[in-house]
Amino acid sequence: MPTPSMEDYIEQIYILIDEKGYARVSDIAENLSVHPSSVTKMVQKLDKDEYLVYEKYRGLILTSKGKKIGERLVYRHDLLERLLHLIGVKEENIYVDVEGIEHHLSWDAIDRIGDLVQYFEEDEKRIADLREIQKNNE
Ligand SMILES: [Mn+2]
Repeated sequence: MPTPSMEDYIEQIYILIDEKGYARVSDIAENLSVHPSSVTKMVQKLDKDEYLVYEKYRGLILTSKGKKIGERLVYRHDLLERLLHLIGVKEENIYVDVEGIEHHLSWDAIDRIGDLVQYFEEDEKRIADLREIQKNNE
């Protein structure tokens, strides 16, 4: 299993490759607010653990294992953003809150949150009921 820090890197690399077709060390460093030398170090570790293949002049490619995990990490992040959004968390807090909790939930909890998000997204009345409770709790 990847550590929380490895998960952040795999997630960012997956997003960069998805959006731009490639992931450069400088872009990863910028997106994660870390020094490029930290990225190089982590990329070497991820290569050793077979999440990606790193070639100094050709850049990096996710292996099928890396892609599979990257996809799940991005899904998890998006799902948690949807959850916080629908329970009414202020937009300005959502990204940082998700970054803070995403590594600390089991996949069981993620799947159950998936059910909950589906429950609300399937019927606007349910969201309206929740808003009503929130109004009364203000
Ligand atoms: Mn994230």
